[in-house]
Amino acid sequence: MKQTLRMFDLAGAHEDVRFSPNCWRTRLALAHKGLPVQTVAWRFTEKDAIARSGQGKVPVLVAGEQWLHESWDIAEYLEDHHPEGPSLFGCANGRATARFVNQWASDVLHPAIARVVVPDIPAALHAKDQEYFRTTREAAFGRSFETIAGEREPALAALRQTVTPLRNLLQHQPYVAGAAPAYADHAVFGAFQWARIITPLALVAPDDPVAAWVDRMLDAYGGLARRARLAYAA
Ligand SMILES: N[C@@H](CCC(=O)N[C@@H](CS)C(=O)NCC(=O)O)C(=O)O
Repeated sequence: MKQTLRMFDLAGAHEDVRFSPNCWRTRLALAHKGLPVQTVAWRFTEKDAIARSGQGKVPVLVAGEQWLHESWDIAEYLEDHHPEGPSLFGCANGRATARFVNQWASDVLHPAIARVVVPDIPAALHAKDQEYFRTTREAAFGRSFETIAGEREPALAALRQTVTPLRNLLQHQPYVAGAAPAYADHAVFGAFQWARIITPLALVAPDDPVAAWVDRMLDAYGGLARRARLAYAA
């Protein structure tokens, strides 16, 4: 019998507001593979619910007896255990290159976007997560949310500079992975979806090739990402 996959997915005050960039990577990878998943709304402070994964962050994917975490490791698991679905990486070289793209998104893009969107996150959060989120993030940034909010304009300009390689790439091809979306796109797009769900602020100009690619990704997989509930509309 085919096992039902379950995924713990970060949620806001409204349980349909799913705003984690790392969880979006996994949601899109599952859709790419054609694998149905039952998502479980999870809040930052519900560490007990995912304790069996041995750590405290999402995405966590439950496949039978296995509790998997780390979005990259989950992608590799899906690729290796579900070869019947379309490939996430294309080939061994593609897997290695997608890993670099994934790392760039995590190490460079996420912090750049965080400086723009973090001040809007508390408005989306469940009451029980408010204090935890502020304490942990202000400690990580070394600055108050109020200070970060005051630096938003230069942060936006810096972000637009940071996405230069993405912008230039998308002038030559419709997707990061080439002619069709694959995991390299999921890894990067998750961050744009995070921002889109949290804030109405445009991360890039409307005529930026990155904006056109975001639009294509919103339509991919039957419009899965476009259907997502926006925090500020909830
Ligand atoms: N490297 C991990 C990062 C996971 C991660 O940071 N998840 C965030 C949500 S986007 C989280 O669960 N944070 C919980 C916390 O900060 O307590 C991955 O790619 O899965």
